[in-house]
Amino acid sequence: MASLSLIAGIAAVVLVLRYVFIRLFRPSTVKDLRGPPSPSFWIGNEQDIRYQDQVGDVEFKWMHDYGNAWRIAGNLGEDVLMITDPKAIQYILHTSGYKYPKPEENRGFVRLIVGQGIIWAEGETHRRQRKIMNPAFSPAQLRSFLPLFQHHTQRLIQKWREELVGKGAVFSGATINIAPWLSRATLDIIAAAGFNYDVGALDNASSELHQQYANLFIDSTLYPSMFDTIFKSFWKYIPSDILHFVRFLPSREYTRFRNYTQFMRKFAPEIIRKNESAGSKDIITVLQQANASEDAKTRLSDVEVWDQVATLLVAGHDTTATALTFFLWELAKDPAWQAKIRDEIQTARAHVCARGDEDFSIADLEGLPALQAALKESLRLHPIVWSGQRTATEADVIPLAYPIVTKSGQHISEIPIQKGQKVTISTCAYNRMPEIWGPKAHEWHPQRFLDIDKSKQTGVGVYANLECWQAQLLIIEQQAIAAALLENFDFTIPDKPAVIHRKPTAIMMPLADGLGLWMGLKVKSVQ
Ligand code: HEM
Ligand SMILES: *[C@@H]1O[C@H](CO)[C@@H](O)[C@H](O)[C@H]1NC(C)=O
Ligand SMILES: *[C@@H]1O[C@H](CO)[C@@H](O)[C@H](O)[C@H]1NC(C)=O
Ligand SMILES: *[C@@H]1O[C@H](CO)[C@@H](O)[C@H](O)[C@H]1NC(C)=O
Ligand SMILES: CC(=O)N[C@H]1CO[C@H](CO)[C@@H](O)[C@@H]1O
Repeated sequence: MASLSLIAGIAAVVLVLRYVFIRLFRPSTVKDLRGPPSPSFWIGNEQDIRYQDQVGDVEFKWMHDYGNAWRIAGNLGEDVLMITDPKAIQYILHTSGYKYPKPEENRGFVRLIVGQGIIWAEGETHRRQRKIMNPAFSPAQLRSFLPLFQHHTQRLIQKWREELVGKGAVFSGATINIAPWLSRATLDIIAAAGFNYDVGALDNASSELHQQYANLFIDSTLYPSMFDTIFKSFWKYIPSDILHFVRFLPSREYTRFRNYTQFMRKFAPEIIRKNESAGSKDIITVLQQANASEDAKTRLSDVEVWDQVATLLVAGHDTTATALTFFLWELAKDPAWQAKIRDEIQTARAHVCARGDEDFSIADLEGLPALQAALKESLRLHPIVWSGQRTATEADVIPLAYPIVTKSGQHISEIPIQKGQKVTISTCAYNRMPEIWGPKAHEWHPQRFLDIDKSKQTGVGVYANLECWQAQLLIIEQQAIAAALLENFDFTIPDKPAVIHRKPTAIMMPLADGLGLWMGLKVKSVQ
């Protein structure tokens, strides 16, 4: 408890100093940008964002009202720059190197969940971690993952068949909540592909590892208490190792995270020990070699090794599952596209059989344009990672592709900012920009990705603004899973569907009132 009073003490002093400092010496340059009024001094428009019913409710409106860059109020009267402008996003994420790290409070939060792995790392540490792990995700490695994706999808198909047989509804169809099933499948997949480890989540919903993840984000990040939100605004002033004591706080959020990290600190060494002898370039081998390295540039500490396991399992699991969940939802609402994709898959299957191969190769999957267009369109409409925060480490000028009008009526095409300026990238709103996606930006229209003129596309948006380090892996994984599921099952909206909400958890998740994580679709076997 001593640490708590210390935190509270530091926080109080810092609040006063900061307030005085900012008001007197450092008026914000983004002050002149237009933006929504602030409903609260304490948490500003964070309140609108965190407590919105569905992802995008407020962002879409702000983008409509103010253009592609605007000002919102952060905590304690701080001005935050919010952007959807592609040139600005490109600049911040790519051109500027490590000039825009994640804010300290976000990193403190990431550390609570997955420790000091690659999502948490910045600067040199990040560069080193990436360089060490890249060989484990080479094109050859990715090719070797494909049979695993396919094997586990076949197990999922088997499970759904059993459900339908049990209900006597193989060809008439029955409602299945596909979201948790996909989560179990992708957990088995990432653990098998990454760590040669058999979680057995598909076979056993109570498997220990799966239970650790079930509702992890919903329990911990959906609609945090007001206290917690305000509390977080002090995090950036607290040295990270002291801050890390917050994990001992008794609230819902911290208890859940502590449980998970405690579990992972036991589980990760076990996963690694089990496979000490594996010889190739798989992740375990790469991590172990780095742990043994004498050279600081290529070395990973024990903690870094364990935390990569926690990081990869979290980053590579519910993201893919949720993306596929929304994808199948859109296809259930669009039987024509679903049929078009199924035709394409069946034609490709005929070629595979004629060749005498057992299953699709990566080239086969890449030759399915309707499937790819629909996967892209679904991620555009439903970006699982829907927003991202960065902080400027120095004064800078952020360029804009689309000029905006300021409060004082100026048209500007770049925004000067000061050191410490916080920037929120609204991925969900970027994905709905009429300037990029046209007048039907809010509608499901997969054809757009077949018609798109690639030469006119800006740097971001190549794959619906997918900034994932493992974009190649997730694309192949999604294609493999989606192709097998659509080849075997037909998906429709049930007669009395529950209303699905795209909830603003850490990653966007589908929930229905009273049902929790929910995507009930009517599933039937393809005849
Ligand atoms: C549809 C599924 C996925 C989506 C939408 C997605 C999205 C993203 C995004 C937007 C980021 C950047 C976050 C940021 O820097 O603020 C990211 C990073 C990352 N992704 Fe994914 N991802 C998906 C699947 C995967 C999979 C299957 C893996 C497999 C291991 C993975 C591993 C990672 C890792 C480790 C990072 C952190 C990289 C770094 O900070 O250097 N993701 N992802
Ligand atoms: C499922 O996993 C739980 C937790 O590990 C275990 O207690 C149970 O026996 C398992 N059930 C089966 C059928 O293997
Ligand atoms: C934490 O984990 C233990 C066992 O591992 C479990 O009994 C308990 O319910 C968990 N608590 C929370 C809040 O998840
Ligand atoms: C890293 O190396 C040290 C010393 O060689 C060893 O004791 C430790 O178990 C290794 N850690 C991991 C996670 O492999
Ligand atoms: C316990 C375990 O998962 N062991 C695996 C380690 O890696 C080798 C080769 O990659 C597998 O054959 C083992 O099953």
